[in-house]
Amino acid sequence: MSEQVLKSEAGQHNLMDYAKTYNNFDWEEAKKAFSWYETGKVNMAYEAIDRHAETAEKKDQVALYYESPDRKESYTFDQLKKMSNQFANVLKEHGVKKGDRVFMFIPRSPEFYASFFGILKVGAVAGPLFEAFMEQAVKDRLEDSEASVLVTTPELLGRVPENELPKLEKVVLVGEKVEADGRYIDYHAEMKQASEEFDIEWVDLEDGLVLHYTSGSTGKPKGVYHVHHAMIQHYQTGKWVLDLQDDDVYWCTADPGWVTGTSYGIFAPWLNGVTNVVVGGRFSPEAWYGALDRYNVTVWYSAPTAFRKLMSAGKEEIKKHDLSSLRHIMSVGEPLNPEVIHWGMKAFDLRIHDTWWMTETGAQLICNYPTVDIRPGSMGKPIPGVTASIVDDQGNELPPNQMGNLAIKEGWPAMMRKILNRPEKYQSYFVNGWYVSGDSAYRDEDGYFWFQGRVDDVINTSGERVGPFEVESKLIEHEAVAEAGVIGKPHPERGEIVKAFISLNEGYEESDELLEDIRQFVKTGLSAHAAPREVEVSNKIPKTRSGKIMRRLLKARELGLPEGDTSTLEY
Ligand code: 6R9
Repeated sequence: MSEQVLKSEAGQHNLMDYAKTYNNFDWEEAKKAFSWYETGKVNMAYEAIDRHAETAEKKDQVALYYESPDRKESYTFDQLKKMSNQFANVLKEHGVKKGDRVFMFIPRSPEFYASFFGILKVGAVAGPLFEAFMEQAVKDRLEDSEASVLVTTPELLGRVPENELPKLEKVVLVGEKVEADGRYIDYHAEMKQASEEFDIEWVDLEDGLVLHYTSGSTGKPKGVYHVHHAMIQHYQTGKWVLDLQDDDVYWCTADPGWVTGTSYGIFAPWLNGVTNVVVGGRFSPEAWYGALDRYNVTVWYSAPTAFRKLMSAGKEEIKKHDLSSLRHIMSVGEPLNPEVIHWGMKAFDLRIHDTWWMTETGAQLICNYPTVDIRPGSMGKPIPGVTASIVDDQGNELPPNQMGNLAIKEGWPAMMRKILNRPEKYQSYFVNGWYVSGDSAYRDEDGYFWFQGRVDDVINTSGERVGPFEVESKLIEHEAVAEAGVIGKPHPERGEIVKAFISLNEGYEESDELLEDIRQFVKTGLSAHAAPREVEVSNKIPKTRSGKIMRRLLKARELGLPEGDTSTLEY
């Protein structure tokens, strides 16, 4: 791995000195930023929206810039407060109460955000779904959560198997032509009638906030349940890691169907009162650079898959835009290849900061945050208030540089509180006081963590353990390779061999010479045992909707095994 250290340029203020903070930071201190510290009454919607709408400075500040191919709108904190009050009134009118699950199967839109906060204001738990879900995926989630209300569009309603969902009482339809009757609620018509005043349902810190379903390798997706308490960490990492400052314009590219789209697309920015950009529609380099340019985005949070796409789109597109407002970039969801960081430095003159966390952890835990120098290829260090380590299967800590299970000491605010309906599954994450992530990593002598792969993806070839990420990162350094997914393929003598699936950059043709050249490139650049013995060109490397390469699926397909849960597969 790279020995290089990059100084970070963000984090001019807001950040307590890392060395001072790390050992004595207490989450109790962070609570004092909120008025509920004294009253005990809490609601995320109040802290994220209404609180700002009630101040002279923030009331008329743009909270949301929304752009999709056919709409361009902006909303102030005051407007979002009123719209979400209206939606809360609509829900209340239809009998929704504290603790009910209200799901959202609707594209990113202003209506989405008004509904989302309306749901929280009545004290219900919000369940955002990816709009691309097909019928089975929708059914599994609504069934498991026993959702009583669904917010969707007339177009998407066709993928909701209503007759198989006896608990689903009401469906709010957001659309132009809506046939409303007792069961179907016309969003626009009822919003028009609803009062802009609402008495927020104050809840307990430990009351439900949001439910995210996350796929395991087998079986049904798990309902990961988060509570209002998480806001402390969303707020605090918004300062430490996102480096948010009052006048920032922030853009998180993640869909709210993914935890990144709620924790860091909704909660962290708005708890910190910054202007938030939401871009709907499909990805294209032109649309994305255009959005950075048009809104003068200062802080940008995205994912390696998007950066890799921008990287292979080349320099021409980027030159057409003025990206000079940008001052801080972060990445999440997949390991951030050093090659991508180096591209970022050329393209934006900025370091891309990796951040590691999971749906289950609710918020960032291990990060390259601005006060920490970056070692490209490492995901950084634990944030203050978080203790991370590498443990063996019994939960014993391992020495530096040894690969093992990445684990976190229990007790950070944003931690999930349960897996819905599956207490034994929840318990299975904990070993000897550690939350065990299922990721494989090692820690170096200086406390930097280096991701290797999911534990199940680590390859054992001729007795050597190879992390797929290292091999993938080396592969994409080759000029012909755009993306790579690496798996272990069973082999009679070697246990497993390294097999790589790659997609090629434009202008390259598959040939035996090219593949051999790529193999040699990894062999000389990394090691002989890590060099893929088989390289297959595949222009569709399967990914989840959050941009993760599905190595498990590559492997199942390679070996002709059942594909397991593929509800989040993008292609
Ligand atoms: C937020 C999110 C969690 C899994 C996680 C790991 C992978 C996330 C990463 C990363 C390497 C990073 N992952 N961030 N791997 N470096 N910076 O992604 O949640 O969708 O639940 O996925 O994603 O394998 O365990 P989720």
